[in-house]
Amino acid sequence: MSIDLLTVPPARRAAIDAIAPHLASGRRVAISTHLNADGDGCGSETALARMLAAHGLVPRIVNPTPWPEMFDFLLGDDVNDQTSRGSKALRDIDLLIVLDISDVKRLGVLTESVRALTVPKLVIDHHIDSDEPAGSFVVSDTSACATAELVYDVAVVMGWTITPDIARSLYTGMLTDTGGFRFSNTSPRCLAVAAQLLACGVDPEDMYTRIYASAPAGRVRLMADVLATLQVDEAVGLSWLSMAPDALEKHTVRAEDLDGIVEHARSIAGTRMALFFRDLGHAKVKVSFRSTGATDVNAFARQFGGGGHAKAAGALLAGTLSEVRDQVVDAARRLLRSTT
Ligand SMILES: [Mn+2]
Repeated sequence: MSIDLLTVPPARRAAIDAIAPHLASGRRVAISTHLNADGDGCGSETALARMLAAHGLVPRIVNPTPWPEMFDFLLGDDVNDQTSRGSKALRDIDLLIVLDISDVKRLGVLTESVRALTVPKLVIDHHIDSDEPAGSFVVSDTSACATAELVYDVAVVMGWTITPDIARSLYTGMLTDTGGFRFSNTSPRCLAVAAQLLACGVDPEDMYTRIYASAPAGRVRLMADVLATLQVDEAVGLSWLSMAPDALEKHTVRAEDLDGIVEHARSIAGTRMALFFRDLGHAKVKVSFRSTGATDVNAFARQFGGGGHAKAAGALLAGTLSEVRDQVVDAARRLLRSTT
């Protein structure tokens, strides 16, 4: 039996063929991803920026929030990050490419400017479709483990070379979106592409060290505070963590240092849903939803105006920490009881 895992699935290939004419030499391209860019957003952006530059396009990164320091190692003199210019950086472009976003509102402060843009807008993404995508030319496939897998496919279909730097960026996206190749989105193809990236020059131990073993001490101290708030309802399989609004300042860490904190709640035996409540301070609470097994947290998060994936989603709710927590925990208990 032989299965060629690296073959680009036909529907993806067709979608990439459809955007290919937009990737013509000379175009000035803004590349953007969601608020609080993660490893997949940053990895997909830097990979695509380098590939476009190698083929005569003039890319710049324009994000709604500053580049996360922990992914500085993906940048370099050859990557132009114009995020600090805000929506001004979207003025003189020929093309916009939005990565890892299915809903235009995930562009935060850039949302209105992007809606108003008249240049072609492409989307490359692996989230569940939303009512308002950020563009009209869409390469979207929820079976991709990460947007980075789709950016890899763009390279394959376009016949573009994957340099060691590009491979490192793509690997970052795939590694982080699969929780270190552990989540259910770790498909055979995901690992086959990851293997290909190792063959292109990625050093897996170096990537592990940079991404998972370069924490500031404050991050671990913050984690200790957050873990102390743990609550578990064993009867329904619900675990949740909370964070006070001043916790980032107290430990001099950034929002990106919270990445993965909710996994500690999900790691408890018997947990079917894990929640992380982050009090933003101004009567807004950010909620992260994670699930194990069949529980669909995308559908659950949507009832609070959020969304994401079936096993990982988020929402922003108005209210105090205790109000939001009571509301969401009650609803989660009802859902979990009804699906036992
Ligand atoms: Mn992603």
